[in-house]
Amino acid sequence: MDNLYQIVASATADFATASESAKLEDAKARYLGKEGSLTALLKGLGKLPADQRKTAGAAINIAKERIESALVTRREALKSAQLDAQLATEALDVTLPGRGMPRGSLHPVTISLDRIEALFRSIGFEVADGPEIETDWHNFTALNTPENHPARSMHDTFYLLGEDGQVHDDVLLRTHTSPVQIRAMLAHAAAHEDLETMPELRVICPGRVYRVDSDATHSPMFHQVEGLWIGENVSFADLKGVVADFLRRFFESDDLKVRFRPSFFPFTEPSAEIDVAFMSGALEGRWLEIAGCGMVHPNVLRCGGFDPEKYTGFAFGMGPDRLTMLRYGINDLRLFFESDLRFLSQFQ
Ligand code: 2U9
Repeated sequence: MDNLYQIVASATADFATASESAKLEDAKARYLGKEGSLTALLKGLGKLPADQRKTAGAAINIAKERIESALVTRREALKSAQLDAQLATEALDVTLPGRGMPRGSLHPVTISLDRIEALFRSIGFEVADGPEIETDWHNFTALNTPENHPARSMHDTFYLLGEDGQVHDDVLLRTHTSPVQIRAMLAHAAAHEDLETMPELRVICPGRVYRVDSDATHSPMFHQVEGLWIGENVSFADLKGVVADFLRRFFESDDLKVRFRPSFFPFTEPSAEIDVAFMSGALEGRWLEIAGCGMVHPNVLRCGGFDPEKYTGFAFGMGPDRLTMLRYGINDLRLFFESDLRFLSQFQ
């Protein structure tokens, strides 16, 4: 039995000097493994005379329990030492400031579009939208644009390719939001079959439009807001009042000068360009072209389902990108579409 004490003492000492878990498991194998010294004693029990077997077996089991308990203690000590070492090398500095979640902001053009919509809603306009992929009829024909008009050429308009890879000259990216107004007119006329009692139509159409054009002041995709007011006695005087009042409210400037210059658009007759002049600031006193407008052409009224003998209307179109540039003093249109947060986060 002396041998047992030696085995326990030697195992405990080996475990204590094992500096890592692989060495500890090697040491365990030397005592408790298949070929281990304690295992050998257990195997030898059968050869002992029956009267000694019981006491010897009990003593070996006690020795085995001691070795196992020393093993478990050492395993835990190594595990905790390893954790301490890991904590020391991978230390977290809990006093560092957090990364935070910076507050987002609306795109400056979105801010303008929201303001434009709110101002027109306040005088009874509805806001409509429609498809960006349009038919040639809604985008050009219904707007009194002749077959040979340069706007209809491949140089100016993005046409879509069919599945055969050929250009579809009937389907295009809308070049203005006017087709939305055509759709609004047709829907309004269809909803009020009795033309005698049809209410006025007042609608603005904000949205993305596309043209083959790209430089510091032109982007292939830009925004437009067009407006339309059709009724029984709508006049050019109404047009001037609505547009001038809108511009003064948009730029928050009561002394903003507004002038109408004769012009030409296929869809309006007569037509005018609208210029503004600020009475203060960097652009003080300079006339700036800001929008176009006119009385809706009788052919366009007819295409939208309205009788030009009974109804008149005015329309206008403006570029919210340009309005935003003027309001904030931005000189390059491309800044709006580059997604640079240093620029965008300035508009809170
Ligand atoms: C219908 C009838 C008439 C919309 C109009 C303009 C004049 C115009 C430009 C201003 C700057 C486009 O954004 S811009 O590049 N627009 O000059 N737009 S009248 O006339 C319509 C529209 C729809 C049914």
